[in-house]
Amino acid sequence: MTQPENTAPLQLDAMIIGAGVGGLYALHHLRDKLGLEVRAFDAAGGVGGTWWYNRYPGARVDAPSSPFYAYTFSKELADEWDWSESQSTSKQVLAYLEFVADRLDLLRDIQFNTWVEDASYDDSGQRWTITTHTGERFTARFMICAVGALFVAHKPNYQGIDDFAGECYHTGRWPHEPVSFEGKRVGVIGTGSSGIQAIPEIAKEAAHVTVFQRTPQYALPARNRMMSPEETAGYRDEWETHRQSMRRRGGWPFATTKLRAADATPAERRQRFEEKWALGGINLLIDSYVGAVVDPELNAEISAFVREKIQDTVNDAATAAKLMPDYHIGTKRLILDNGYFETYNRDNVSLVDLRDEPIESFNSSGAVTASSEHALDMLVLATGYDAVSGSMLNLNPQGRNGIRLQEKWSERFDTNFGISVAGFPNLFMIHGPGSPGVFFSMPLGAELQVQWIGDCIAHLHENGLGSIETTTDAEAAWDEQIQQIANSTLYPETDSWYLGANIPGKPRQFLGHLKGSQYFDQLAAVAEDGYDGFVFEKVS
Ligand code: NA7
Repeated sequence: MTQPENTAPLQLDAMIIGAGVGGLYALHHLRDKLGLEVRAFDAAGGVGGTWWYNRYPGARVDAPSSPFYAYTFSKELADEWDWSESQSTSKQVLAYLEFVADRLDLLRDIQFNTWVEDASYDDSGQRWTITTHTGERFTARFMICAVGALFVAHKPNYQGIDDFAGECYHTGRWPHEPVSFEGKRVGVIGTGSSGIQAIPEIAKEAAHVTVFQRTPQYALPARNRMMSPEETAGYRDEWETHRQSMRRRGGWPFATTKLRAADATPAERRQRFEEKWALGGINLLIDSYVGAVVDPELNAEISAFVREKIQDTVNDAATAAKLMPDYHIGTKRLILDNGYFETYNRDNVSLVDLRDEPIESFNSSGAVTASSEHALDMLVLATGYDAVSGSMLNLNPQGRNGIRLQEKWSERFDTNFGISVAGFPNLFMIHGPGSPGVFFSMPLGAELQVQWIGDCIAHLHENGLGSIETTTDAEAAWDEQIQQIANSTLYPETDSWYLGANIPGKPRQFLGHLKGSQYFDQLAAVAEDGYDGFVFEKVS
């Protein structure tokens, strides 16, 4: 449907870009709690955001405790939904989000298959106007960008990669039709969460899998299992307690240890590591001893423990040697695996260490490395995302004085709270740079940000205000806080997407807030204290 240029854009109170976990809740909260006229837009054909796209084999939530990768704002929703496994599949998460959308009657206000091509702010009217790919225009005082922290797929630019004549899929853009690996020689580039989840599943079917690995990774056993009815009932009974606990702990529902490594003997520590390893999930890292990503000695000990486990699992010594990670465990996004290292004991799986044997080019029939040619029928790119900032830069809204976000963020991704950007009034981000969302504060982090945005909009209405935006001083202070927290840990010592290091040319800046509970407290306090660090204008 193309709207003629001279037709007035449809007027709304708020527009939401994205119908994933954050966008769906924003629609519900602003429409049903605040009574605003709201519409959400999404390029996908259905709800789910990243879960709509991530359908590759083996895709699962990369955190344990499925009951907590769920909204916490409604006891009814929690009571009506049963998670079947402890580590949910992407299919289950998608079904859950479809259930939520249906239950809250959200679909009637979501425009799917709609790419927002442009968004610009009109200073005099204090409104945002968006234009969709069909030329339709909408205008609203508020624009909520729930565009996803992991949306813009990163494709490596190897010479000739587009000449490859076989099938080629990015894990973050997996086809909705079934993909068959049967009888095929499959090359997988990338061994982050997506690659490590997909490789064992692909290997079960393919004739041969060649894994092209740039950085060997730690992965902890997910120990996925079916949830028993008693377990589910127990979580329901304790729902409010867990909910409060997540709020206090930055998203993580369980108390973690207060034990200090220095108070234990090496043998006691070893024993504890074994127990946490047997338990699976992220327990080894977060619940062995205090400070595993802060204390280099403790980190080195846990890293060595996991390397030993990899060594014990992989039969071929040369392959095991290539799989040995050499960075501080936990400083790249921690991965939970379901039989990843065991997969290298199969006859149909081989590993190419790109540090020793870099890919020189691709041709129509496969990859050419420094020492051999790898004939392939299919290429799977598990090469990650332009994370956190990429999807906002993709939208590239135009703020005050015609300044685009790409210009504003050309050197640093400045924000306040990961929610607001100076020069972009009435624009709010969910999980923008500087948020805790990607550090196990999801979906709770999105909920609290949405609630804050809702309160802020109510504040504007009650006080006859037409716009709010943060200041550059507040952005600088926020960035300082983020970097200070990160610099007190081992994270900055490792190249990762947390630092933008996975994207050639991307400014190096720590992109998330590592202390979720502190973040949630600050978020509440800034609203209570009259929005220090934000400026308002009267309705024009
Ligand atoms: P990640 O975690 O960014 O992993 C991408 C992988 O692809 C990683 O092993 C990269 O190696 C590798 N990579 C990236 N570019 C290249 C090139 N050019 N050549 C070879 N290898 C490359 O993305 P995922 O999709 O696995 O996971 C993203 C998040 O989704 C994850 O953290 C969870 O939160 C869920 P590198 O380590 O950079 O050397």
